[in-house]
Amino acid sequence: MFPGARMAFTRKGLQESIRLLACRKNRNMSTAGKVIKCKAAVLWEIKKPFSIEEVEVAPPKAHEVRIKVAATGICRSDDYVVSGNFVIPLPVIIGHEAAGIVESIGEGVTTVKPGDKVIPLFLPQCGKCNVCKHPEGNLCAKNDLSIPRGTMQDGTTRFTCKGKPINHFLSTSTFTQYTVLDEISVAKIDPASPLEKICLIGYAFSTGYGSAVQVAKVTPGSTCAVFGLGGVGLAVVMGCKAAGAARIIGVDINKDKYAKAKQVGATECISPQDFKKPIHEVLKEMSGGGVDFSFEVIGRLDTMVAALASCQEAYGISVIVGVPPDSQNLSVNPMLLLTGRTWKGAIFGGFKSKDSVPRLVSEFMAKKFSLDPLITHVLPFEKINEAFDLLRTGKSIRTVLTF
Ligand code: PAD
Ligand code: ZN
Repeated sequence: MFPGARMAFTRKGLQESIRLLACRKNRNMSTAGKVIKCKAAVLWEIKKPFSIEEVEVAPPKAHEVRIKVAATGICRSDDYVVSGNFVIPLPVIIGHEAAGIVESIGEGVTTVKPGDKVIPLFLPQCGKCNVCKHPEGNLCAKNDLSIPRGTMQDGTTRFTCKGKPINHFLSTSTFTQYTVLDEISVAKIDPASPLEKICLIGYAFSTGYGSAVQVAKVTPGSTCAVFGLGGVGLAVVMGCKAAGAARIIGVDINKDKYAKAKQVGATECISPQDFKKPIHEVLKEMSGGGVDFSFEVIGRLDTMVAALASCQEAYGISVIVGVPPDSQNLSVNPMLLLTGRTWKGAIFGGFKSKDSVPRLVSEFMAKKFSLDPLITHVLPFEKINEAFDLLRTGKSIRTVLTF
């Protein structure tokens, strides 16, 4: 090719790029400030499948952000809503573990702009409440978890379907092509990050990983026991490994879980059903008096007590990660604590969301951890009911729906 032709080719390419950029800008301009009609999975009633509907998504008001969702994970907490164990206002668009791209912003928004890659935050970080100002707490007072309202912070919804207002879920609502978030419920992330993977940082991964590195503060050379090797338990194992634990003992009644647990860092795996003695005594013997750190990642009262009893009596730390059954109380012998154990629990791995999510994405990009072992299925959004069947039958660890 002679030089003139190359120049013409380059100029043409440049002109085409400018045209495409202008188109993209116009597209944004054409939807900004307007209602967007798109597909969403609406839950009209509990114990019923989702129905894919055309919904109207209103533009963001002041301090709000409208995003195009690119990928969303399916979580057991979503299924708790469908089964009626987690009671929230209906009809609703649920889903809370996602990643997307900002489509438009409301007045006064300063931390994100159109085109930014973002992760919705099911736990907001307002930066102003007592919890946000405390160096340790992360359950921001503006959360929609303790008493679910099903709305934006201003008490209204941005979704309509067939003329009816549709509720929001955990300040996120990600089973939809577009959603609206309060600015305190969205974090800007690395523009190079793969959205279909890092969506897990919005919930399951951070919950497990943070329980080890942030809540328990696992120390190098320590011995850890992780009760429950589902998706969240595997992320706890990853956190223990990243913190430098020397031994990580996985505890699960399902031996099919062991291979993956070992792949992400468990040094041995045991089943309580293989022993005549209670599992805490087995763990005490294995560790010469009790493990340094234990984690309950199942959500059962008996295993919460077993995990506590299996950590060292004078300095062991036990963390509750599993969500306990609704309105049930535990009975424990206070001697378990009087001798010096610490018993803790945390939502979202103790991480302050808006501060920590971008940092965790950067750590993922720097290959500090991998999310691949947690993602067993990727399906198109329309197959959402199939994805929930995979979760209910225990065939998936994490299914990611893509749009
Ligand atoms: P999962 O159902 O995939 O994994 C649970 C694991 O526990 C499975 O591998 C079971 O085989 C195993 N198991 C069940 N019963 C026993 C038993 N008696 N002894 C030993 N092992 C057993 O769940 P998951 O990993 O998605 O979630 C685990 C819990 O974490 C669950 O309660 C979920 O609601 C909770 C959770 N908490 C937060 C938070 O912020 N604290 C966030 C996300 C999930
Ligand atoms: Zn706050």
